[in-house]
Amino acid sequence: MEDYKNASKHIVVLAFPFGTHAAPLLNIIHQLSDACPNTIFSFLSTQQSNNSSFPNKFHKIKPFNVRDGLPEGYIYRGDPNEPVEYFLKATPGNFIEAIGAVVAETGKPIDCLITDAFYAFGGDIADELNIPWVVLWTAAPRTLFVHAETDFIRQLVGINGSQDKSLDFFPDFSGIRVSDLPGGVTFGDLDAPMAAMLYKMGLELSRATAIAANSFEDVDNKVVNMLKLKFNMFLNVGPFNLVSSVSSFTIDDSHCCLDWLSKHKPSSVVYISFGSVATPLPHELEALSEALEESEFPFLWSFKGNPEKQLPPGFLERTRSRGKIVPWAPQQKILQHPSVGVFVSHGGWNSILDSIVGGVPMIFRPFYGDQILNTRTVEVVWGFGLGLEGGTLTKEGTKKALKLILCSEQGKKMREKIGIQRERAYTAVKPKGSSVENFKTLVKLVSDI
Ligand SMILES: *[C@@H]1O[C@H](CO)[C@@H](O)[C@H](O)[C@H]1NC(C)=O
Ligand SMILES: *[C@@H]1O[C@H](CO)[C@@H](O)[C@H](O)[C@H]1NC(C)=O
Ligand SMILES: CC(=O)N[C@H]1CO[C@H](CO)[C@@H](O)[C@@H]1O
Repeated sequence: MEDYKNASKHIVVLAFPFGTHAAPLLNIIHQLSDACPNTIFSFLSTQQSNNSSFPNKFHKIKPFNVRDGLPEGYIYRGDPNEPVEYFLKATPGNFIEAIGAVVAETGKPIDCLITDAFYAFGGDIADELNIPWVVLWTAAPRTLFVHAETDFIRQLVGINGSQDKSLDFFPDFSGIRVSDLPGGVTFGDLDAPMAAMLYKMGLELSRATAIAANSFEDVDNKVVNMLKLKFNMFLNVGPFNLVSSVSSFTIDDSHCCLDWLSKHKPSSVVYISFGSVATPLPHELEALSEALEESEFPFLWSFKGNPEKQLPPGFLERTRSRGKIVPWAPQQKILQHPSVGVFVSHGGWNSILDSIVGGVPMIFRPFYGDQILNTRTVEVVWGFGLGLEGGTLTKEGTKKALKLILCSEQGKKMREKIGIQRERAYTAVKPKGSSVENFKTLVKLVSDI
């Protein structure tokens, strides 16, 4: 507790312990910790998330556990929503308890609350303590916008209205349809725990002192400008894959992906990863395998599960000379490797940022949440990727998309377009770049309290 005694300020951080949420939050806390010398951070998350996000000991960032809300003896049965729903039921009580424990244990009152944007209750806790509430939004600006405008969208398109209707009543949304929205905005179960949380978030975020986002000003300019008008302070401080202190972690390339990539021609390899949560259905895995086999492109597949059991018999042997399947891959580094020509992805925001920074066009198989909106935005607004017909992996659809990106003039155009975004991302993080200046604003806000 010496560290707490010596610190002049104490900031409490509330993480969302699922998907890729805690890591970017920890990332920005790192950057803040480097920039605010006399400040100590208490990082509150579940034990499981804390275990995986704290590979090292950080001097001025201390992990604390919150209850995960799982019933005694709970056994995971394969539905990723289940632990999330138990956890949400335990909020905000688990966090309020943990904050009390942190203050009691450290003897240090709290000067500022930083939370994942999902936690609308952060506003109430901050008000009660009379301290600023700063949030981190980890997904795309456009997703935040549709959650912040949910009531307005519902008024104009109705609940369960036509799926084909365009959202052209917003600038730069003419290619976006109702069916591209996350479930729970205008259709699906509006009262599901995640949907209810996001709806509440959209209503409450205008109370936040500042919203920091893992994006850059020019990635989606018109939407970013609307968010700036809507919120007190909307600060793009990313992309974190360029600004983070990641270089201080050693890159885990235990499966030698980078060496393997170096043996291939520029822009020739198909890289495949569907993120940490979802897996395509068995018939889709089969279709993708067949497409890879028949189209004969070299591929690197980051595969969650058991490839021997889940992929077609003989596939591994037949493709061994030009395919590599690994349980884990250093994605950022892979996408920055010149050999990678296309990224087959679920369309999560972190993956899109990795692809932008690498300048690699994308093919999408989105699953849920913001992934469909991201897919559609990349495909029709930004033009550097392709959705699949029917939204799922078929052999012919995948072959066609791979060929288009790797072998056609249109694919070359996509590479040029994502190259422009790539330049913008690098410009944003240069000295005096927009993300660097926005970060200074955030540091000043946190230091001046
Ligand atoms: C976290 O790590 C501790 C100590 O290494 C271990 O006892 C515990 O089971 C882990 N918890 C989870 C949920 O992974
Ligand atoms: C919308 O459709 C869902 C089923 O997808 C149904 O549960 C819900 O009651 C409907 N809501 C309205 C307002 O029609
Ligand atoms: C409070 C707590 O359990 N913290 C743990 C978080 O994870 C790291 C790494 O496993 C442990 O060392 C901490 O004890």
